[in-house]
Amino acid sequence: NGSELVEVNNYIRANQPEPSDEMFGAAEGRNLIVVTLESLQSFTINGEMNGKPITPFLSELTKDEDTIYFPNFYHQTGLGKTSDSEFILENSLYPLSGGAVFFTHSGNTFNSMAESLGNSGYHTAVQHANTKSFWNRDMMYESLNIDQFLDVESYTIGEGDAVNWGMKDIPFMEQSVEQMTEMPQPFYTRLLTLTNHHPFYLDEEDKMIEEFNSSSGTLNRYFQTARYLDESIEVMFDELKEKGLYENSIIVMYGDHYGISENHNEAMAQYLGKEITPFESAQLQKVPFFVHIPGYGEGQINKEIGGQIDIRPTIMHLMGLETEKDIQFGGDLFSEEHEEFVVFRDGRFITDQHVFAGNVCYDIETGIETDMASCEPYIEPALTELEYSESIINGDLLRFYDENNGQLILSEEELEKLEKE
Ligand code: GP9
Ligand code: MN
Repeated sequence: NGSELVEVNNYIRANQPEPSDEMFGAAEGRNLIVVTLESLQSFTINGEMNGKPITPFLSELTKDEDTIYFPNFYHQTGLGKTSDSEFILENSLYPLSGGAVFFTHSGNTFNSMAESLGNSGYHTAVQHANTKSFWNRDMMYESLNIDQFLDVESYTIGEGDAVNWGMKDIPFMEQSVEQMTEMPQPFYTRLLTLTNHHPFYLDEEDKMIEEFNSSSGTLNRYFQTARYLDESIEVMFDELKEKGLYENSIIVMYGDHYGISENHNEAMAQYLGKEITPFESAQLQKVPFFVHIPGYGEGQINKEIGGQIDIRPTIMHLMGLETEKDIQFGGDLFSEEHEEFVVFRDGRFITDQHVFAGNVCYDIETGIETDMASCEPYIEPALTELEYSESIINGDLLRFYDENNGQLILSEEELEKLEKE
């Protein structure tokens, strides 16, 4: 019931970091382009395969003066995979422990980033060359207040333009940027890529680097599809420039979840040259997070430890939108008050000094097992975060919250009951 929200709301109000003065509004009024880098893990950034870069464009971008790159950023998805990442990004809530929220709670009330940007005059869209009902997106996007869903029907898939799960990322990017030229501005659009998806199949002519040589065909092929995805991002940048959309946009890119599961640990160990302990497994949940602001000029590698839950407040503040009244679990990564505490959907967590995984507490610098007492104080808070978020979703509690004035909308009986407590 609504009174549960009182407790959650108090918790959230007590934990919201103030936006950074320097970054607040840095991209105000611009078009916002968010790209989901399918299955891209951070080890591919600045990584090599037989002497060739896996992600030459993105790796170069980490050093770019208009880019802030976050190397210590983790995904927090569960069974809902890509859709969970979309859910986290839009709402700064954790996904569910069982099943995809996109399927189980698509009728809920949410206070999405799309809704907030929509309320401040933005046209909101998602571009993805897959059938619209996949992950129940068509239903969920209505609850998230996304104005326009350009699904597979909106794309022309010519001869040789499809592989693996569907349309290849390069033609997808070309057509997506073309579609953007038709959108009312300013717009907020999210592009979901597809080629770098398990089982990572690619046509011969699109293979730009060699396969790996482990016993896992999955991992061997992954490098090539990741390389192809990287190329498609370069194509997107070029097209945006060509179409005159680049200068007045901000481009945000994030990896949605791992591509290589623990079933391939032996092959991963061969590539990384070290054993995959539970500590290493947790570190492999790092996904790239890029914020690219043309003309910004003060790009840097930002080592702040964060997760997908932080995307919403970070972007909203860049866009000049306050989030202080919102029900959200993440914090602005640019804020001095941002807390380095990342909770995975399965209960593992990362702090500024430790990694808690496989019920072992590791030192984050050395990966060596340390005293459990160092992780102990965070075990309860990690569970609390997940539980509070879960109660919001299961109880559809945002029905009872008015984010415009930060007031709870409770019935008289509920208020009376609270007063008695
Ligand atoms: C499908 C794409 C991939 O539309 O988002 O989904 P995933 O299997 O990664 O969740
Ligand atoms: Mn995915």
